[in-house]
Amino acid sequence: MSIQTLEQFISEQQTQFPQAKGEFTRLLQAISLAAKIVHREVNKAGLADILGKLGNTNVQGEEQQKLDVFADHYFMDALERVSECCYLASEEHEDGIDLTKRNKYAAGKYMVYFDPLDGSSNIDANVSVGTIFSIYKRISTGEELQSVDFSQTGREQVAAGYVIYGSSTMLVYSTGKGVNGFTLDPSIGEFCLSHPRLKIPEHGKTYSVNESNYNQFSIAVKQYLQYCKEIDKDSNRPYSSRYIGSLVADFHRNMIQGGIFLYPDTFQYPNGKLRLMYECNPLAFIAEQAGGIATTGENPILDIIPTKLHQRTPLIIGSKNMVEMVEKFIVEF
Ligand code: AHM
Ligand code: MG
Repeated sequence: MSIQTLEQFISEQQTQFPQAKGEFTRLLQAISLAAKIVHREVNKAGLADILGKLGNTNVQGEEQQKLDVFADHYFMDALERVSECCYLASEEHEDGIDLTKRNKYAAGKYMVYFDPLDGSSNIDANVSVGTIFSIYKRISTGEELQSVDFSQTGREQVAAGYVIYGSSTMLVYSTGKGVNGFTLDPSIGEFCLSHPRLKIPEHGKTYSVNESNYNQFSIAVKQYLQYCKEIDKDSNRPYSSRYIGSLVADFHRNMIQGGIFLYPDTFQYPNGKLRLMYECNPLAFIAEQAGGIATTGENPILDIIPTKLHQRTPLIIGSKNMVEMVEKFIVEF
C-alpha cells in the first residue's frame, strides 16, 4: 500500500505550476502544522485540565473556551511565521490584522480568514469540533491593503478548507480543482491522502437543522422540513434528522454520506447565525467544488459581496438535489 502525505501531495500539485515560488505551499504547511498542534491539544483536553471557559467573551458576545484561545494563537502564530500573508482575520478578533502595517516589506500576498475552533460550545461534551479557513490573494498592489481586497466574493477564494477533530482528525481542502481529504496518522504525525477527489453524493437522506427554531422559520423552510418527514417510498422519506450543532461535523457528515444543512434566519439572528467570511464562504467553496450547492435561499453564498468582517448570512448547503428542493419550496411560497 502506498501512502501520500499532504506535503507530498502539495509538492506534486506545485510541479504543474513551474513559475510558482512555493509561497502557497508554505502557507498550507503552516495551516497543517497548526492543525496538528490543535489536534494534540483537543485530544489531551480532558487530561490537561484545559476544558472550561476562560472567562472572556469574544466579539460575538459568546464566551470563549480555553481551546478557542489556544487554537487561535497557534493558527495566528503559524501563519505569521511563514510571512506569506498580508492579512489575517479570525472569528476570535474584532478586527483583522493588517500585516502590511507591521512590516510592509515582509508581508506576503495572501489574506487568510479563519474560525480557529468552530463548535467550541461542544468541547466540554467531547463532541467533534473543527477549524475552517479561507484564502484569498490581495488584488491591490500599493503598500497598503485597499477596500477592493476586502470586498472579494467567495468565488475569488484561491483555496478553502476545514479540519475536523473527530474520531480521527481530517484536513479537507480545495484550490478550485476538486476537493481532497487527508487523515492524520498520529503515529507518523502526517496528514495522509485518504479521500481523493471527494464528491458530495447528489442526494442524501439526512437533514440537519436546529429544529427548536422551527417556529421562527419562513413558511418555505417549514414546508420543506414537513416534506422531509413525510412518508414516501420513492424518495426514501422520511429523511433522518441529524444535528450535532458543530458546523464542521454536520457538514463533513453530509460531504461523506449526502445530506443537507440549514441555518436559516431566525428572530434572534435575522441574517442567519453563521459568519460569511470564515464559516459559510469556505464551506460553500468546498461544497461547490464537490458538486454540491450552497445558498442563502435566494442567492449563491459565493456571490455575496462582503461588507463587514463578521457579517452573518443564512446558509443552506449540501447535496445538489436536496438544496434544489429547498429552492423549489422557496420559489413556491
Ligand atoms: P461558534 O462559531 O461560536 O462555535 O458557533 C457556530 C456554531 C456552528 O458550529 C453550529 O452549526 C452552530 O453554531 C450551532 O448553532 P445553534 O446552537 O444555534 O444550533
Ligand atoms: Mg464558528
